[in-house]
Amino acid sequence: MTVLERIGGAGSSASSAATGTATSGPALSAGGRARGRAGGLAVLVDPMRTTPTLAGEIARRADGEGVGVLLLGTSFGAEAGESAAVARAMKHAAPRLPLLQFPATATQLTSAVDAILFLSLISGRNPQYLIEEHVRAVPFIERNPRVEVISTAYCLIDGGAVTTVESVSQTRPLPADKPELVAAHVRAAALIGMRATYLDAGSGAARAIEPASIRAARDASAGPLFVGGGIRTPDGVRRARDAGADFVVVGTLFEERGPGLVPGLAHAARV
Ligand code: 1GP
Repeated sequence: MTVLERIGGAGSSASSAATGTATSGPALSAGGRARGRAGGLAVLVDPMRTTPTLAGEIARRADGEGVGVLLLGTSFGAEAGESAAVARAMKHAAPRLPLLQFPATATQLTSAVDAILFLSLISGRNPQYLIEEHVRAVPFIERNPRVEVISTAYCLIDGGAVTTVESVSQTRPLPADKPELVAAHVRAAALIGMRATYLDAGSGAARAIEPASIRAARDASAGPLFVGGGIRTPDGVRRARDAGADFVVVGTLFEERGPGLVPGLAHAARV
């Protein structure tokens, strides 16, 4: 079973992704969380801010608490070496849990993960993040056929603060109160053939993404939907899940407070 099949999300699984039904119409009726569909908490570890030892502890805790996936990523600084050391520690601690790299550049890619989110920054118009980094990633992908590649529409949404990814990518996020714009971007990406969607208010955002924008993205694409940025409480996790997120991504909170908060958030993401 591929990682994409494992993280399938609403209406995606292999079927819609492989047959192209994701490009022919919304797979879900308006909003809401379908019972029994894949998903849960996604624990994000930043290799620049987390030692391999702490990353291993977080991964072990996440595995024991039924977290959906582990993500490895940073928007600035890490190269393949740092990413690999942290990824190996996480994989060693939680071998069965899918570990996905959430890279900022091709130079960060490591073969110590199960899959990479092959991100296109669709909210922006900077060609570096729409095609250039993808071209640069090809030699790595050719050398490492075991690492699955999941094409992902990455959509930044204003979270009330200028985030590192906004500065580094030199792009503007979409407005927080324009779900119709989110829908058009996500739908266009699905029509192009992207398999997953990631809505991000950015690490440490002052405001998490509004449910209306999450619902808009949910209705516009059938594949797995990741939502993150500024989510710090079980209520925040539930809100995102209820609006249609498959995976609710939390990173900063665990960096600041350690893995002790994983169980409460993982539980909120399941119910
Ligand atoms: C950032 O969506 C992730 O890209 C997670 O955000 O660090 O604010 O939890 P936080």
